[in-house]
Amino acid sequence: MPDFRIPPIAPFAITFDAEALTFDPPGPTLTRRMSDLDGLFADRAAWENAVADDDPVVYTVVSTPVPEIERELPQSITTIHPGRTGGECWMTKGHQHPDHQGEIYLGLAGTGGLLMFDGERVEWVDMRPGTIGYIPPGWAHRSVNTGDEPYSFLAVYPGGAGHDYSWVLAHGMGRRVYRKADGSIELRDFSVAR
Ligand code: M6P
Ligand code: ZN
Repeated sequence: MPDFRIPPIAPFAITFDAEALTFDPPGPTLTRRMSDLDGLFADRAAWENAVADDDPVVYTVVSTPVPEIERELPQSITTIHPGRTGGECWMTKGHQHPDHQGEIYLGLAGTGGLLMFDGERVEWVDMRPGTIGYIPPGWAHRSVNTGDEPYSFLAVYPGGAGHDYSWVLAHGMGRRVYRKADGSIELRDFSVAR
């Protein structure tokens, strides 16, 4: 075996339950409520009302036990609940990898989208079960639930890449995703308030 600064973990199998959307053995789980999405929705008053109301869970992330360290490839399933705040579709915080490395998402259930922004260019990938969305190095990424059901996707990412949330707060994500009364999805320029 080659020498590693941090030795890799031993090979093992993970059972993926495609119905329950769980891993066995399970790893860490993360729950993000509306209050965790401070500064991300354009309509701040609507966001404050939602927090004051019942501070709903916007999304959860369940992971395998593969650690977030250099050279490992952790996996997680993110489930974003359906909802809109000030007309803007519920979404993940979004992040940039400080160590620019790629990532893949596989749509598992529901409908959503993958919004990517490199500081200048914006890309949107419609996500449904079976879609693989590829995030190249250097593109910040956010997932959005555009439907009426929970939207779930599998992520596989480099364990040492890290999560920079301040980049998104500073630069935005290029577009905001709204659902109109007729159900159609509209991507609006980030700087335009609703
Ligand atoms: C995916 C992966 C994770 C990420 C999660 C939630 O599962 O990209 O690395 O943590 O989505 O997204 P965020 O970190 O932006 O809240
Ligand atoms: Zn990522």
